[in-house]
Amino acid sequence: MATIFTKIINGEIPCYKVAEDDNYFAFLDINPNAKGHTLCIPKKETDKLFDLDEKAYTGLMAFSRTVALALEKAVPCKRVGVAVVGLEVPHVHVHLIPLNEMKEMTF
Ligand code: D5M
Repeated sequence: MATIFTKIINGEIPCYKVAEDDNYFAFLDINPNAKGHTLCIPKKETDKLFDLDEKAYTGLMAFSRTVALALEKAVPCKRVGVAVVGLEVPHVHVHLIPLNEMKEMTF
């Protein structure tokens, strides 16, 4: 069965899209830790970060960096925090969280 994130990519579930290319997709987290909390995901459904092959892994990191640099400009913050958690949705996602205080980054 498709993950909720695959359904978002396919347009079956609405989201606020932040960025997209051929292989990756970024959208706002529905339950944000901070304003601008964004999730970056591979379009190819994969459960865990280290299940990705080398190319998909480096591609996801490069895409996440591009989105994070744009977020730093768009959302006032001390820095963009980065986390890979995956307890809720079994489709690898990089959390990008514009932070001013560490306590904002809780899961
Ligand atoms: O947490 C999964 C993250 O995914 C959590 O921060 C909420 C977010 N989420 C879940 N469903 C949606 C939808 N439909 N849109 C946007 N964001 C969503 P983790 O513990 O990392 O697996």
